[in-house]
Amino acid sequence: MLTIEKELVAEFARSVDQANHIIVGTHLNPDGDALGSAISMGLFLESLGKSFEVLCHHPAPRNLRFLPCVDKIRTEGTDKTADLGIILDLDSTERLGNHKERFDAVPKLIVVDHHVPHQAPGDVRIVNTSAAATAELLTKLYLQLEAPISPDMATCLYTGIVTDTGSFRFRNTSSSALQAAATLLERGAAFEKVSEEVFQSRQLSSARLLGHTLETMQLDMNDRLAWGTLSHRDFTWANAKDEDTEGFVNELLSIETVQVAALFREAVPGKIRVSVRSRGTIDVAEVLRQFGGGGHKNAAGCTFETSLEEAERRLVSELRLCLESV
Ligand SMILES: [Mn+2]
Repeated sequence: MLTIEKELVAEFARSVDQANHIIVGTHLNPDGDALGSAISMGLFLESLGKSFEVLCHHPAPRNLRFLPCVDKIRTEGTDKTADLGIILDLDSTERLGNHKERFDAVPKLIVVDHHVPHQAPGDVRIVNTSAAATAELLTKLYLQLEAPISPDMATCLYTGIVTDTGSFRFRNTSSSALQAAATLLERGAAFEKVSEEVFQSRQLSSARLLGHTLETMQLDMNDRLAWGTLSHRDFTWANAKDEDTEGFVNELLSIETVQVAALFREAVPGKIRVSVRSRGTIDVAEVLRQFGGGGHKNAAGCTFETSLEEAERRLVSELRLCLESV
């Protein structure tokens, strides 16, 4: 399993020990790693008897509401003064949404993350881009701190690892991630429940929208590039929300010839959210950075405030260029 520098672990412990009120935050549109990591940190701080809040701009999406202690996640903060902030699974305070200002105001900020450094905020940075998930880093952090990992914490952390690795299928799956997952099973992670809730509980509206996405997808570059567009009308037709499109882009990438896949969604009129996935060494995070987005080499996203057609036109031409060079 990966190791966190002793100095950083000690600094983390010291910071938590000295803090009177701690705010824990994660990114907007939270995924399994964001929520699993944030809840685990809440449970860790609770076990120490600390005063804390766990904050997220958006509430947990439907398929993650099964997480133990998910009610610890608050979309509204208190007005208590915090003297320590801990942000998990993000490397830019922008992505804290409504809570940005509160985190910008803390005298000390700790970052635990596995994304490629972007804005690089924070006074104590436990950042490792070779970690498969922030939850993997936290598992190691709790072990190095010799903190007890309860079955609920284990379930949350396991969810983070299993979602960020796509059930141990994506490239970021490593022996360290598998070892962390094994340790979490030993600590009582409810892995069957996680599999069922996360991967086997698609809503009917989502299934219909997936069918529509696959039927209307476009292909180019000898079928190496695939993309789908979902207009606001499509969402209304299927009675679906943006969170119902979770995993669609991976379905496009699962086609044998496809090397880069993108999904454009207009769940909210005038706001186009895009997810892009790639295989192997093709770096799509680099491409999306031009549009103010980011993420990982093989999994990235961005948002356009244009028409769906304009977003499609601008990004698809860059993705063509990206594929031309490989
Ligand atoms: Mn993550």
